[in-house]
Amino acid sequence: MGDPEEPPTVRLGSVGSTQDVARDLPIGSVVVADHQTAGRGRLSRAWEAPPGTGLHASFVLRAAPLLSLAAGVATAQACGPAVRLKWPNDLLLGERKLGGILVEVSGQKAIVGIGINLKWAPPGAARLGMPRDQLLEDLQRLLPRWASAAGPEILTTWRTLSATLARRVRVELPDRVLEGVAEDVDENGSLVVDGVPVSAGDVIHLRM
Ligand code: BT5
Repeated sequence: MGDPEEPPTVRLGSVGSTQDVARDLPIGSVVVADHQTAGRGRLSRAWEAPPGTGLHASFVLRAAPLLSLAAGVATAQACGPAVRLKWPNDLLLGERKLGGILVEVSGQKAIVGIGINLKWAPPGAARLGMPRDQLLEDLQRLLPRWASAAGPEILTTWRTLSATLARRVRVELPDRVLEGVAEDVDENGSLVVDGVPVSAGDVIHLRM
Protein backbone atom coordinates (compact mmCIF):
# COMPACT_ATOMS: atom_id res chain seq x y z
CA MET A 1 0.00 0.00 0.00
CA GLY A 2 1.28 3.46 -0.84
CA ASP A 3 1.11 6.42 1.51
CA PRO A 4 -2.45 7.82 1.23
CA GLU A 5 -0.98 11.36 1.25
CA GLU A 6 1.40 10.67 -1.62
CA PRO A 7 0.28 11.41 -5.21
CA PRO A 8 -0.15 8.08 -7.00
CA THR A 9 1.89 6.39 -9.70
CA VAL A 10 -0.77 4.56 -11.71
CA ARG A 11 0.49 1.62 -13.80
CA LEU A 12 -1.86 0.38 -16.49
CA GLY A 13 -1.84 -2.35 -19.11
CA SER A 14 -3.87 -0.95 -21.96
CA VAL A 15 -5.56 2.48 -21.95
CA GLY A 16 -6.93 4.94 -24.51
CA SER A 17 -4.50 7.74 -23.63
CA THR A 18 -2.55 8.18 -20.38
CA GLN A 19 -3.36 11.91 -20.69
CA ASP A 20 -7.05 11.29 -20.01
CA VAL A 21 -6.40 9.24 -16.86
CA ALA A 22 -3.89 11.78 -15.51
CA ARG A 23 -6.26 14.73 -15.96
CA ASP A 24 -8.33 13.76 -12.89
CA LEU A 25 -5.36 13.08 -10.57
CA PRO A 26 -3.59 15.50 -8.18
CA ILE A 27 -0.37 17.36 -8.96
CA GLY A 28 2.59 15.02 -8.56
CA SER A 29 0.77 11.99 -9.99
CA VAL A 30 2.12 9.86 -12.81
CA VAL A 31 0.26 7.51 -15.15
CA VAL A 32 2.22 4.95 -17.17
CA ALA A 33 0.78 2.39 -19.60
CA ASP A 34 2.18 -0.58 -21.52
CA HIS A 35 -0.07 0.29 -24.46
CA GLN A 36 -2.29 3.12 -25.66
CA THR A 37 -5.11 2.46 -28.11
CA ALA A 38 -5.62 6.17 -28.80
CA GLY A 39 -2.26 7.78 -27.95
CA ARG A 40 -2.14 11.31 -29.28
CA GLY A 41 0.37 13.93 -30.35
CA ARG A 42 -0.16 17.62 -30.90
CA LEU A 43 -2.85 18.96 -33.25
CA SER A 44 -4.92 15.73 -33.02
CA ARG A 45 -2.14 13.63 -34.50
CA ALA A 46 -1.67 10.02 -33.36
CA TRP A 47 1.16 8.57 -31.25
CA GLU A 48 1.50 4.90 -32.11
CA ALA A 49 3.48 2.01 -30.61
CA PRO A 50 2.82 -1.74 -30.30
CA PRO A 51 2.15 -3.02 -26.73
CA GLY A 52 5.15 -3.12 -24.39
CA THR A 53 7.58 -1.38 -26.75
CA GLY A 54 7.92 2.12 -25.37
CA LEU A 55 7.50 4.53 -22.50
CA HIS A 56 4.07 6.15 -22.44
CA ALA A 57 3.64 8.32 -19.37
CA SER A 58 1.71 11.40 -18.26
CA PHE A 59 2.94 13.58 -15.39
CA VAL A 60 0.62 15.96 -13.55
CA LEU A 61 2.56 19.15 -12.83
CA ARG A 62 1.72 22.71 -11.86
CA ALA A 63 1.21 24.83 -15.01
CA ALA A 64 4.11 27.25 -15.60
CA PRO A 65 5.16 29.50 -18.53
CA LEU A 66 8.24 27.59 -19.75
CA LEU A 67 7.02 24.14 -18.71
CA SER A 68 7.03 22.76 -22.23
CA LEU A 69 10.74 23.56 -22.73
CA ALA A 70 11.53 22.46 -19.16
CA ALA A 71 9.91 19.09 -19.88
CA GLY A 72 12.04 18.78 -23.02
CA VAL A 73 15.22 19.45 -21.04
CA ALA A 74 14.29 16.93 -18.32
CA THR A 75 13.40 14.26 -20.87
CA ALA A 76 16.54 14.78 -22.97
CA GLN A 77 18.68 14.49 -19.82
CA ALA A 78 16.84 11.33 -18.76
CA CYS A 79 17.42 9.79 -22.21
CA GLY A 80 21.19 10.40 -22.16
CA PRO A 81 23.86 12.56 -23.79
CA ALA A 82 23.19 11.60 -27.43
CA VAL A 83 19.64 12.97 -27.38
CA ARG A 84 18.86 16.45 -28.69
CA LEU A 85 15.75 18.66 -28.80
CA LYS A 86 13.93 19.90 -31.84
CA TRP A 87 11.83 22.97 -31.03
CA PRO A 88 9.51 22.96 -29.27
CA ASN A 89 10.30 19.60 -27.69
CA ASP A 90 10.65 16.63 -29.99
CA LEU A 91 13.42 14.28 -28.91
CA LEU A 92 15.91 13.39 -31.63
CA LEU A 93 18.61 10.76 -31.89
CA GLY A 94 20.73 11.87 -34.84
CA GLU A 95 18.17 13.40 -37.19
CA ARG A 96 15.48 10.87 -36.29
CA LYS A 97 12.55 11.28 -33.94
CA LEU A 98 12.93 9.25 -30.76
CA GLY A 99 10.03 10.68 -28.82
CA GLY A 100 7.64 13.52 -28.31
CA ILE A 101 6.02 15.57 -25.58
CA LEU A 102 2.44 16.78 -25.41
CA VAL A 103 1.54 19.43 -22.80
CA GLU A 104 -2.17 19.91 -22.09
CA VAL A 105 -3.13 22.61 -19.58
CA SER A 106 -6.25 22.25 -17.50
CA GLY A 107 -6.70 25.05 -14.94
CA GLN A 108 -3.73 25.02 -12.55
CA LYS A 109 -2.56 21.65 -13.80
CA ALA A 110 -0.42 20.78 -16.79
CA ILE A 111 -0.57 17.21 -18.03
CA VAL A 112 2.84 16.46 -19.55
CA GLY A 113 2.64 13.40 -21.78
CA ILE A 114 5.89 11.77 -22.84
CA GLY A 115 6.26 9.04 -25.45
CA ILE A 116 9.68 7.43 -26.09
CA ASN A 117 10.43 4.52 -28.43
CA LEU A 118 12.41 1.80 -26.67
CA LYS A 119 12.08 -1.64 -28.30
CA TRP A 120 10.41 -0.51 -31.54
CA ALA A 121 10.20 2.56 -33.75
CA PRO A 122 8.19 3.30 -36.88
CA PRO A 123 10.10 3.50 -40.18
CA GLY A 124 12.43 6.53 -40.19
CA ALA A 125 12.22 7.03 -36.41
CA ALA A 126 14.70 6.13 -33.66
CA ARG A 127 14.58 4.04 -30.49
CA LEU A 128 16.62 4.00 -27.30
CA GLY A 129 18.05 0.83 -25.76
CA MET A 130 17.10 1.64 -22.17
CA PRO A 131 14.82 -0.23 -19.72
CA ARG A 132 11.47 1.52 -19.38
CA ASP A 133 11.39 1.61 -15.61
CA GLN A 134 14.85 3.13 -15.37
CA LEU A 135 13.77 5.88 -17.75
CA LEU A 136 10.58 6.41 -15.76
CA GLU A 137 12.55 6.69 -12.51
CA ASP A 138 14.94 9.25 -14.04
CA LEU A 139 11.98 11.26 -15.35
CA GLN A 140 10.28 11.22 -11.94
CA ARG A 141 13.44 12.76 -10.50
CA LEU A 142 14.24 15.24 -13.30
CA LEU A 143 10.80 16.54 -14.32
CA PRO A 144 9.78 18.15 -10.99
CA ARG A 145 13.28 19.64 -10.70
CA TRP A 146 13.13 21.27 -14.15
CA ALA A 147 9.45 22.21 -13.81
CA SER A 148 10.35 24.43 -10.85
CA ALA A 149 13.66 25.75 -12.26
CA ALA A 150 14.14 29.45 -13.01
CA GLY A 151 13.42 30.62 -16.58
CA PRO A 152 17.02 31.60 -17.46
CA GLU A 153 18.33 28.18 -16.33
CA ILE A 154 15.72 26.38 -18.43
CA LEU A 155 16.53 28.49 -21.51
CA THR A 156 20.31 28.18 -21.12
CA THR A 157 20.12 24.40 -20.81
CA TRP A 158 17.54 24.10 -23.61
CA ARG A 159 19.95 25.98 -25.91
CA THR A 160 22.81 23.57 -25.14
CA LEU A 161 20.56 20.57 -25.93
CA SER A 162 19.01 22.07 -29.06
CA ALA A 163 19.31 20.51 -32.51
CA THR A 164 17.33 23.43 -33.96
CA LEU A 165 19.37 26.55 -33.15
CA ALA A 166 21.66 27.83 -35.91
CA ARG A 167 19.83 25.63 -38.43
CA ARG A 168 17.84 26.72 -41.45
CA VAL A 169 14.24 25.85 -40.73
CA ARG A 170 10.83 25.96 -42.30
CA VAL A 171 8.00 26.78 -39.90
CA GLU A 172 4.47 25.98 -40.88
CA LEU A 173 2.27 28.64 -39.30
CA PRO A 174 -1.53 28.57 -39.49
CA ASP A 175 -1.56 31.31 -42.15
CA ARG A 176 1.85 31.09 -43.87
CA VAL A 177 5.19 29.35 -44.15
CA LEU A 178 8.33 31.00 -42.76
CA GLU A 179 11.85 30.00 -43.82
CA GLY A 180 15.04 31.24 -42.22
CA VAL A 181 17.69 30.61 -39.59
CA ALA A 182 16.57 29.57 -36.10
CA GLU A 183 18.54 32.15 -34.15
CA ASP A 184 17.43 31.66 -30.55
CA VAL A 185 14.62 30.94 -28.12
CA ASP A 186 13.36 34.09 -26.39
CA GLU A 187 12.25 34.54 -22.76
CA ASN A 188 8.76 33.26 -23.64
CA GLY A 189 10.12 30.08 -25.18
CA SER A 190 9.31 31.26 -28.72
CA LEU A 191 11.67 30.26 -31.52
CA VAL A 192 13.21 33.31 -33.19
CA VAL A 193 13.51 32.76 -36.95
CA ASP A 194 15.29 35.60 -38.80
CA GLY A 195 14.17 37.96 -36.02
CA VAL A 196 10.54 36.76 -35.98
CA PRO A 197 9.34 35.05 -32.77
CA VAL A 198 7.27 31.93 -33.42
CA SER A 199 5.21 30.66 -30.49
CA ALA A 200 3.48 27.67 -32.11
CA GLY A 201 3.85 25.68 -35.28
CA ASP A 202 5.69 22.77 -36.80
CA VAL A 203 9.38 23.14 -37.52
CA ILE A 204 11.22 21.30 -40.27
CA HIS A 205 15.03 21.26 -40.18
CA LEU A 206 16.34 22.12 -43.65
CA ARG A 207 19.73 21.23 -45.12
CA MET A 208 22.28 24.00 -44.53
C1 BT5 B 1 4.30 14.38 -30.26
O1 BT5 B 1 3.33 14.94 -31.06
O2 BT5 B 1 5.39 14.07 -30.62
C2 BT5 B 1 3.84 14.16 -28.82
C3 BT5 B 1 3.66 12.70 -28.53
C4 BT5 B 1 3.24 12.48 -27.10
C5 BT5 B 1 2.89 11.04 -26.83
C6 BT5 B 1 2.65 10.78 -25.36
S1 BT5 B 1 2.58 9.08 -24.98
C7 BT5 B 1 2.01 9.42 -23.40
C8 BT5 B 1 1.01 10.55 -23.54
N1 BT5 B 1 -0.32 10.04 -23.86
C9 BT5 B 1 -0.73 10.45 -25.08
O3 BT5 B 1 -1.85 10.16 -25.59
N2 BT5 B 1 0.22 11.21 -25.65
C10 BT5 B 1 1.37 11.38 -24.79
P1 BT5 B 1 3.59 15.49 -32.51
O4 BT5 B 1 4.76 16.42 -32.52
O5 BT5 B 1 2.29 15.99 -32.96
O6 BT5 B 1 4.02 14.22 -33.36
C11 BT5 B 1 3.08 13.26 -33.79
C12 BT5 B 1 3.66 12.64 -35.07
O7 BT5 B 1 4.78 11.80 -34.73
C13 BT5 B 1 2.66 11.72 -35.77
O8 BT5 B 1 1.87 12.44 -36.69
C14 BT5 B 1 3.59 10.73 -36.49
O9 BT5 B 1 4.06 11.29 -37.70
C15 BT5 B 1 4.78 10.66 -35.57
N3 BT5 B 1 4.75 9.47 -34.70
C16 BT5 B 1 3.68 8.77 -34.22
N4 BT5 B 1 4.07 7.76 -33.44
C17 BT5 B 1 5.45 7.80 -33.41
C18 BT5 B 1 6.45 7.03 -32.78
N5 BT5 B 1 6.17 5.99 -32.00
N6 BT5 B 1 7.75 7.40 -33.00
C19 BT5 B 1 8.08 8.44 -33.79
N7 BT5 B 1 7.18 9.20 -34.42
C20 BT5 B 1 5.87 8.89 -34.23
